[in-house]
Amino acid sequence: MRILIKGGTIVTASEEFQGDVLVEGETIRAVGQHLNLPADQVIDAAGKYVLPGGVDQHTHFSALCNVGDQDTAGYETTDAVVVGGTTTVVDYAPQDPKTGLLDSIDYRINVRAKDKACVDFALHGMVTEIMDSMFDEIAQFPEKGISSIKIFMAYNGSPLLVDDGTFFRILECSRKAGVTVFVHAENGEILDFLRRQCVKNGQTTPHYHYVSRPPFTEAEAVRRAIYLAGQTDTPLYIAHMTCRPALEALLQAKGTGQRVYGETCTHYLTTTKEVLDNPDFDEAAKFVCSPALRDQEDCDALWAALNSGLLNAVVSDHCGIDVANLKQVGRNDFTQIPNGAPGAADRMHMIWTEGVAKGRISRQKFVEITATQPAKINGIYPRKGHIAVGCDADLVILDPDYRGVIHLEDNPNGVDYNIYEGREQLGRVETVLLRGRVVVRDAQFVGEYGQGQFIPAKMYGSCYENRG
Ligand code: DUC
Ligand code: ZN
Ligand code: ZN
Repeated sequence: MRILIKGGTIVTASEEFQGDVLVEGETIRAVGQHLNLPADQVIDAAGKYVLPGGVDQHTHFSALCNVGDQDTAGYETTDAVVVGGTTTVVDYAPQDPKTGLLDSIDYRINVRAKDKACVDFALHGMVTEIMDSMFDEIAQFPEKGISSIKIFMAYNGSPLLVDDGTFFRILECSRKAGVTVFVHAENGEILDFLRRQCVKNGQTTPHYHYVSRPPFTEAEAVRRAIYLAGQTDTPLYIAHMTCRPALEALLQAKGTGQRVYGETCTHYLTTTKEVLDNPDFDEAAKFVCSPALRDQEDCDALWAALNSGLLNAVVSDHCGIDVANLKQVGRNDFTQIPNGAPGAADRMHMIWTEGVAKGRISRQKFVEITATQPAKINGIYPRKGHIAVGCDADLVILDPDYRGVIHLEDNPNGVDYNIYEGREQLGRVETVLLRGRVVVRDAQFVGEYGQGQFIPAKMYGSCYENRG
């Protein structure tokens, strides 16, 4: 099957030009101007942008959310993600209970995602229970195609917390295997104290979620993580950065030449903490995520950090946690609300709307932070995240003239809310190809459940290459 996409404006992270893309089978065969090559199907992209399919390197599908034994929404809900223009996710593979890293990864590929995933997926290992065996397991990541591991410096009192000694050992063995270490950087001990103090004082509404997670707790952990990673010379990737003091720490470390990188999330760029003040518990609880939402000045600093290259990617940190069900556990005590919100289906539209259409970032920057850099960081580039001969034909055709409003019912995400409900949408993903197949037409899913494949990553992702 050959598909010719004609007359669009092709945008990559480094250039933009009017041209055509020829797709054959699963791969891009030609990119150029006036390609008059035979094709089974021609898609007219005049007046539209042709972009690499989005790569969301931070999602949590089908992951235990620490409330009973219930999972977050599963891979069958990634139909909404591909409708939103993301064709690959790098999903977290937390350890299943009493299970090692590698078995949890296998189970995710062979059971959790099988016959369900609508997007291609790579995986990050994720420590959720410290085991002696995990250091040897990291050494085996290259055979499995896993190029990264995430650890938590927060969540004291839960098995998620990784103490500094274990963190140090993980840094050491990750560097030997070419694995990039991702860190959830918040000072768990101070958070634990502040949260307990709120509850003791009867301060139990979601408003106290952000009161008890002040920016300095994030900045301190970022500084400590950077310092420890510097001792082992391991590239460090800081997940979901939110605020100015944390960005300052990243900037200083980069200035010394240390290999440190960071991402932020759609919601930290577009939504401020006042949503947590809503007296309606359900409305406020939707926005309980960690780190907490911040001020407008922090949002502005995050946009600036994307433009300067200080931050490398925008991710969704998608967690499919129903508000009518799982979030209710914290109705009388915000500390019990499971952290996280859905957003993988809206990341591309929200960043295009608030970033490109409103003049905060260029189109090339958009491609860089939503697709190309995430693919490079995770060792799946140039197969993913780029438009060139030989790349997977993961392509998005976006109509910049669309004007609308985001509604959950227009692209149901498998969760009972959308944190961007009612927000303005400028531009829309109309058509999506996943490895050469049209899976979204007229902004509707026309693909198949199970079309998504596991994409093994190469070790020594881009965080190993660059210094400073
Ligand atoms: N960290 C994440 O990365 N996602 C959800 C909650 C959390 O603490
Ligand atoms: Zn985290
Ligand atoms: Zn996350």
